[in-house]
This record gives sequence, C-alpha cells and structure tokens, in this order.
Amino acid sequence: SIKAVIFDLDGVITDTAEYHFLAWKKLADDLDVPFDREFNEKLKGIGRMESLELILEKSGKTFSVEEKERLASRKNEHYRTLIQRITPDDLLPGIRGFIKEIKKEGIVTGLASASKNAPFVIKRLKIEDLLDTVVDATKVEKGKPDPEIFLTATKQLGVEPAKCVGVEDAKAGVQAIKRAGMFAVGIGDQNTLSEADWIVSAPAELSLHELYQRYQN
Ligand code: B16
Ligand code: MG
Repeated sequence: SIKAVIFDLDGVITDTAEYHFLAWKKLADDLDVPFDREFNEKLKGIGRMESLELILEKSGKTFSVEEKERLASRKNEHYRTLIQRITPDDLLPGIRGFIKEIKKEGIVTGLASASKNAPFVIKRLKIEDLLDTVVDATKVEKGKPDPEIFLTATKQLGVEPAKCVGVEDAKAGVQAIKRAGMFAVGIGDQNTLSEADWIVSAPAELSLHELYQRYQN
C-alpha cells in the first residue's frame, strides 16, 4: 500500500508560476526580448538557469557565463520581492485538506521542488509541519525529468519508491516520478501529462479514497 506522497510545489501546492512569469517578464522587457504567457508555459518545472537559456535564445545575442549569472540573479531578486506577499490564502483549493487526510492515515509526505526558493515559500504558506521532508534544487545535481529529486525524497523518508506517489503539474515532473519507479499523479492537461498514472484537472479533485483505487489497479 501507499507509504509516502511527494508533492511538487509550483502548480500543485500554490501558483507561484504567476510570480515567476512576472519576474521573467520584467527581465525580458529590460532585454527587449518578446515574452508572453504562452512561452512561460515552457518554463514550468524547469530550473532557473535552463529557463534563462530559453529566454536568451530568443534575443539572438550571446552572453558570457558571468552575464547569465547576473541576469539570473536579477530575475530572482524580482521573484523574491513578489513572493514576500504569499500568505496561507495562496494555497491552491483543496490541497491542505488532502495533505491532512493522507497524514491522518499515517502516510508520510514530502516536497520535491525545482525551486531554490521552495523553503521560503512553504514557510510563507505555513505548511512546514505538514511536510516530513523537503528536497529543493539546492540539494540535487540534476533537474527534472531526471528522477534524482524524487529519489532523494524517498530516501530521506525511508520508503521504497514503489510505495511512493508523486504529484506533479509539469510534463518533466511526471517523467521524473515515473523514472523514479513511483506512481504518478498529474494535475492539469490530459494530453500534456499522458505519462501519469492518474490525471486530475485541479488539486481540489484529489481524494485519498480514489488514489487508493487507482494505485491498486
Ligand atoms: P527558482 P516546481 C519550479 O518549481 C518552477 O515551476 C519553475 O518555473 C522555476 O523556474 C523553478 O522552480 C526554479 O525556481 O528560480 O525559484 O529556483 O514546479 O519544481 O516546484
Ligand atoms: Mg510544478
């Protein structure tokens, strides 16, 4: 049976994607690079430097490693300013109830986020005590779709991957969960997340009862 559930942050627990969008948009405007919401979709679940590379590709210019680092920290400063305003009201509907429900059953929980700001965000959301372990981008070498971040979380929880469930909103994240040998729950679009074992359109649709049924089949 299920022993652990490991959650992604952005798009699953809260919608930090909007703040990432605003911060990237500001940087792109300064650089005169076109940037819109459609393009922003490509950056979901992808690390900070990889996201910057995708944006800079559109500028037609080349940048030194130092310049790239400076641009990435500029984006992060915008982002840090924006996330100061996060409160527990920014939890996505239904997610707190779902985490509480699984913890009541004795199932342990974890966070696996590509964001280096994840510890700060969960503190602002006041959900630190609902998560038994937190793995963010500072703790791993390879980003999603590599399974490292999810495998690190399972190790820290002391549970074998086959008894773990991962919850993700990004394609790269679902792939990371599957490569880790876990059961994957996708939140979002059926076509994008087709590799997931169970797909719901929003966190509010998650229920432990249904998860058990899907997991057993
Ligand atoms: P940072 P997740 C990811 O979070 C975001 O989806 C992605 O858009 C962002 O670039 C990445 O974190 C890195 O964030 O710049 O704060 O380190 O979905 O893995 O929780
Ligand atoms: Mg995500």
